[in-house]
Amino acid sequence: MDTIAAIATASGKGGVAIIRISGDGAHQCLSRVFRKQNMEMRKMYYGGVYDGEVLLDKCLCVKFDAGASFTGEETAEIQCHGGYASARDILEAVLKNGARMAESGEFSKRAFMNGKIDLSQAEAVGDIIEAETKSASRAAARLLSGSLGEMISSFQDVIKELLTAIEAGIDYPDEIDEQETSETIISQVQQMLPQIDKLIEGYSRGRITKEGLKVCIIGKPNAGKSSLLNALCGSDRAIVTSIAGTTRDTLHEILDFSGIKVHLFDTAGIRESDDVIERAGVERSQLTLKDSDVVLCVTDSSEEDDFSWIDKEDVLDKQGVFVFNKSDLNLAAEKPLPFSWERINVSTKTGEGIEAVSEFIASQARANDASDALTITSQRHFDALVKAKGHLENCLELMPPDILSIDLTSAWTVLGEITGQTVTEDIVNNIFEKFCVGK
Ligand SMILES: Nc1nc2c(ncn2[C@@H]2O[C@H](COP(=O)(O)OP(=O)(O)OP(=O)(O)O)[C@@H](O)[C@H]2O)c(=O)[nH]1
Ligand SMILES: [Mg+2]
Repeated sequence: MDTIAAIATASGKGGVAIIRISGDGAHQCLSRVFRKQNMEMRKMYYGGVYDGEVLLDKCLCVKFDAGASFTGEETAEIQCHGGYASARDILEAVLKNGARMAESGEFSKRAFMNGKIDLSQAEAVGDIIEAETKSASRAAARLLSGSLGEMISSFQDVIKELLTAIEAGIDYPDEIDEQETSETIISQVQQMLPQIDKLIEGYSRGRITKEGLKVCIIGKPNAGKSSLLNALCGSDRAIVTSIAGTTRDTLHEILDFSGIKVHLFDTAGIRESDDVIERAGVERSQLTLKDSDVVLCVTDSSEEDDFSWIDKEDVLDKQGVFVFNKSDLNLAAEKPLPFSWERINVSTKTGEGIEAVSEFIASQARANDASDALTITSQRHFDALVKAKGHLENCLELMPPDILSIDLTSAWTVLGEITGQTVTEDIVNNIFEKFCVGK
């Protein structure tokens, strides 16, 4: 493989910056800019890095041989002083001495191509870099350890054994009983399916851990939705006025609740309107509601509200709470609640109940924290598992083994998409393109 190089650390001022070099000429390339003789592998050496005779920086340098590097190739790293110009200067010297600029994610892609990590681990590298909360980072670290790949490979091994048994039956029809083979297939598939189901079911939590819990504040105009957003954020994020229909666009704030990322959305109050802008706002409210995981349904305690503005269908699969706001005012007649969510009395004016709403969101965040168990967090893995499940379920009927082999082969192939064993080049490129340069 040709030799690639990039700055692996974030740009800007910092303690150190790292320039990474990988490929067949990595060591030679390093030796041209860093002239230490007889460097041992995996040992740091201190000295000057030069462009010709010009000293660029005093650095720490290390070499890895192909067997012991991240990419699985000959690798070298230069740690220079963190500062954009110095790192850039050194990179340019490296590029003049036999390396070319790496593409996005090319180091990780090479690690995958060289079998150092499977595709699910490579994706976890991306996830851990993107992680903004403790839980997201821990869930990614678990995937980085390779445990998902191991589990998927164990399913594939079982399927491969079944396929081998089917082939043996075709080669030796007199010695191997077809019915027995089919029964073995059914019993093995029955053992695998609950484990696959568990991974599939965990995805909604995994997705929330990685991407964040979507919490939508919804209600009639003037109920106090924006005031609630402001109280939860602890800042005057949204405009609050006594005019019904103040909020038109959906507002989005990101908060951290119990180590989980929470997307908090304030929406336009839902009502019939002749105003084109307000109608567009209400449409957005409804879309935001449909796409959310948790709903804060705000109502003005001092006003009548029969909740006819909310469509039950939109919230059936969600968790939520009724926020009876303006508890500092005189209460209107008791309102019958349309579904069995809890009710919290709140006054954004006095602060009553805000803590309870926060605690409700935090409890929902904790319930979706998937960082303590092996959980899939990627739509790509979810889709592959759902397909594999479908193929395996087709094998539960007692049929001749050669017919079962069609679905078993398909299940083996789609499972291989998770580890990258059977994935197309396009998908691989697509995954690594999203990485940053230097990773
Ligand atoms: N007394 C009292 N007034 C409140 C409370 N919360 C909000 N208000 C007032 O209610 C009015 C509407 O508040 P907003 O937060 O703008 O309500 P909204 O639901 O976002 O309204 P739209 O954006 O128009 O849909 C403002 O005049 C607020 O000051 C409360 O707890 N008590
Ligand atoms: Mg508002």
